[in-house]
Amino acid sequence: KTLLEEVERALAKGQIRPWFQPQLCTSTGAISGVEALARWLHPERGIVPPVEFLTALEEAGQLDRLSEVMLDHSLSALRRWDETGLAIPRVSVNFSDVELRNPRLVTRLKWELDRFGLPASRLGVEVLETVIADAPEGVVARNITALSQLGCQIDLDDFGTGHASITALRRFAVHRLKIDRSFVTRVDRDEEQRRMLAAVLGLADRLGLETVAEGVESVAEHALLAQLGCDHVQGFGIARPMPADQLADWARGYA
Ligand code: G
Ligand code: G
Ligand code: NA
Ligand code: MN
Repeated sequence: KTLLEEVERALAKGQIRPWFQPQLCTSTGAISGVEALARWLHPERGIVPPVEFLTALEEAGQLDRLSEVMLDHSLSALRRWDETGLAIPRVSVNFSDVELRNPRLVTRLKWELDRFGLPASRLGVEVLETVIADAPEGVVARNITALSQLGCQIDLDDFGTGHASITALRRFAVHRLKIDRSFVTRVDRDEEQRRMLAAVLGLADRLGLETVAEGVESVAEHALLAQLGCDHVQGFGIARPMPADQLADWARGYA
């Protein structure tokens, strides 16, 4: 069997599903949302990360099947958390450039939200910085604008690595910059790193964009990010990605 056949079968069997990693607001300490990250729960190989199956799906033009599963499970998890009284404000799902070029994307997301009775404000859409850098006009821009108008929060992923222009940031109705892990690592111990991070945070502030730091691994990094005015933090130092039930337990313990 090819990898693609295996992945397709895993999707059909429900072996691929989102795990969730929390994000915290640095000023209140509250959970500001969770990011959904695809995991293949392989019966023999254990947990398979997305790098090992995203490319196969993309090359076969099957990425929309993954995002359907991711959206479905993410929104249903959010509903369940709501029903058990947990305050998880939002779930953010990653969308690739292929999916962002789909002219039916907005209709599909709207339909999914309606199906779960959730307002668009509860859904975050993570878009790679490279996507808006490479596609300034056309269907990608229209999709992102429409999603933003619908009420979804647009997060620009891996910011600082993709050369998006300032004008692109404005034109694309982005709400938050997710500052790439490479700017965050060892920021408490490296003066040069701290200056770079402060510059990025300053840019976001001037543009009126919120910031999320990725890859926060220590209490010292967390504290420094808060001090520098970064709005949200996400990383192994707070919690690793985990299944929906475990996220609920974690959030209950955290509150
Ligand atoms: O979870 P992990 O660090 O292994 O994720 C690796 C990469 O895979 C990240 O860049 C993440 O954005 C991407 N990824 C995770 N889940 C999905 C998904 O459902 N769809 C897409 N397009 N990318 C995803
Ligand atoms: O590209 P994107 O930002 O979507 O990728 C998120 C990936 O980063 C996930 O696969 C997640 O497992 C990983 N990740 C999350 N927090 C940390 C962290 O603190 N350190 C490292 N090394 N990876 C992290
Ligand atoms: Na992401
Ligand atoms: Mn990222």
